[in-house]
Amino acid sequence: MFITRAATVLFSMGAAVMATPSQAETIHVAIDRLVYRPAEIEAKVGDEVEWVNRDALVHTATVKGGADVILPAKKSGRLVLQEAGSFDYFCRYHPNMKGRITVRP
Ligand SMILES: [Cu+2]
Repeated sequence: MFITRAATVLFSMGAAVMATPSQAETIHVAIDRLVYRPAEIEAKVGDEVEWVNRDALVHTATVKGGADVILPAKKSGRLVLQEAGSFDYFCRYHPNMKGRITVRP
């Protein structure tokens, strides 16, 4: 009986460790001529967003009161999504640039 319980505990721990990293994804958003493409994305907590800036201008992906990712010209930047919710973001230098990330729990 003791052996059975120990085996069950070990099995559960293994499953918990394996579940999270294998499911996380990277979602790519391109910035092309002052537009986030696609402008709206869906993700889940633990996923990562990578913005690839194809413009020769500096941009940002900025959530009001939250994350601020600097995206230098012709470079990329990343953000791991740690919170569920719907987040509007914009570029600090070009406020007409707008995007939205919907993060599922
Ligand atoms: Cu910009």
